[in-house]
Amino acid sequence: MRPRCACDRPPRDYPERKHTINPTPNPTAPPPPHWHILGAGAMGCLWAARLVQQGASVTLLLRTKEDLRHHADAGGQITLEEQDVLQRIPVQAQLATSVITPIQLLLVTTKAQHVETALASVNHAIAPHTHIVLLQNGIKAQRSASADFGAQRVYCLSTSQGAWLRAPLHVVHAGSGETWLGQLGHTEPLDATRLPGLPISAMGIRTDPDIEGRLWRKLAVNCAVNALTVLHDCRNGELLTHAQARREVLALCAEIDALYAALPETPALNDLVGQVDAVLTATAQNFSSTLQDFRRGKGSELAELNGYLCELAHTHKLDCRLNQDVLRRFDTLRAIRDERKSID
Ligand code: KPL
Repeated sequence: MRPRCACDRPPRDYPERKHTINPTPNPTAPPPPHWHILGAGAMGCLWAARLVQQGASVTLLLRTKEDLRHHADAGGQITLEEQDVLQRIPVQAQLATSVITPIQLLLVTTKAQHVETALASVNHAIAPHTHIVLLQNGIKAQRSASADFGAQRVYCLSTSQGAWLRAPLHVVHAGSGETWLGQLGHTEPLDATRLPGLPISAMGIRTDPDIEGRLWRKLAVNCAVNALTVLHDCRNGELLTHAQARREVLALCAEIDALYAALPETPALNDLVGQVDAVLTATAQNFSSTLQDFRRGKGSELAELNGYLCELAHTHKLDCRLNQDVLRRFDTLRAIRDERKSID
């Protein structure tokens, strides 16, 4: 039997904690930092909640009128669920295309494949002083935004915080983790005061002068794990214990390792199998983000993961047949899923 996705769980009764806002704001105090967030998925909602808790004001930039309706139906609040306690956190929202004031602080939490379109939808409100913070898997979108907007004002986050959406604007914080912040091509210490209101301690944020290396290494792990969890329809931990899946993990790791050793832009990987196993052990009960997206009928990030690695491999005429093979098998499964959906 297919394991139940955590997102299928029925609602329960929870204790509630109200998020209180200072009732008597000091009129002489500087206004709180104002963050705009593109992408109201699990990560967008979690970060919006944390930013408000940190004293910032937040506007969610939504894509469709239906998204706006969800925001109105939710009373203009995000529900943050942590250890069975619910908190309701007020946030503003508007259509991304209707922002008129120049954005000061922009956090992009869309899936990697949507970053370019999302940024294009607010391009008219991005000013020379706008700081753009990206939180995605992979490194392709971050490289391309850094090239387009200038690496000095683009920041990249890499996080192992776990979150999923129970319903629109209702996020479950599933596990604390660490979060790293840095800029591509900038190895000098980062001045985090340029990003006021960032929830440094609540999100375990630390700066990494080599965020590029970190994103490449995480990409290698995601290339070895995410597609296979869909092909085997399994929790992360089952890639350690299921014999056929295990053989595929090891073979894929060997190919990724060889690619990283040969490609000019990638760092050497020190024991990829060890890193993959550590992630699979730590997240054994979780469903990968790619499997969650697949089960919800959403688009996949694989073109930004194994697909990007294959793009680089082709440019340098390197063998990437196992990565191509998982992409091909994934496409077949997706076509079957979509056909079933159209029959239902
Ligand atoms: O980052 C992940 C993801 O799900 O995208 C892994 C490493 C697979 C952990 O679930």
